[in-house]
Amino acid sequence: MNNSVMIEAEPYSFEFFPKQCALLIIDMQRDFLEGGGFGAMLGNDVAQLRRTIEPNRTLLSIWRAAGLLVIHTREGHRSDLRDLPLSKKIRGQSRPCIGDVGPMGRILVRGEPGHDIIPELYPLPNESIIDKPGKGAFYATDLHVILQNLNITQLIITGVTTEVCVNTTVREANDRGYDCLVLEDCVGSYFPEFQTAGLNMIKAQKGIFGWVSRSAKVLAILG
Ligand code: TIU
Repeated sequence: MNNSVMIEAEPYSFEFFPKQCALLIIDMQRDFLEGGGFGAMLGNDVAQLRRTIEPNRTLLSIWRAAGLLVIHTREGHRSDLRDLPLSKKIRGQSRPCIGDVGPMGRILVRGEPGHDIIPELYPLPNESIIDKPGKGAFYATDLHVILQNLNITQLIITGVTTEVCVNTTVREANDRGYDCLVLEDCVGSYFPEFQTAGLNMIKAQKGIFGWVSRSAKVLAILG
């Protein structure tokens, strides 16, 4: 699979080079997706995110079977919170907040149960996990170095949430020269209107940040 294949997408077809493409799964963590996690505690409807689990699971299994690169990210902080800006800790005035003890351990702290990836999409030992302190997967991480060393130039991006960590990562990737394809059934927002707007912002202006498609279009090629 060194040649390219066209994937049907908006605003126009995406030229997919499988060997130069990584599947980047953003923050499919228990704290965001499970009832009783950080997201639910803030009053969010986790069902809006949970609908992405099954399409991601199917895509991941086909992607793995094709022998292609998978990278997972997790948002979270050191247990001493020295990488947590005070502004992020206190914003929203929620009690408890990041670093405090919640129902699934300390909220968004590395090593705690709620910080980990949901069992349905659990990484295999050979799949890199990027632990990121911010919303974007490139900020304060070694993601760019890893992708460059593996000659990756394209990213198929899935995960949560569409307008926060997915959009921030797509924008960071653009500025570093990557082509990004976002799969709308595999990304989710707690807010339906932000799901729509977040995807529109990517594909507007003839793909100002990249392309939008659905997992079925990728499976049609790999499956
Ligand atoms: N992963 C991610 O999007 N982190 C967030 O904090 N998202 C929210 O929508 N809050």
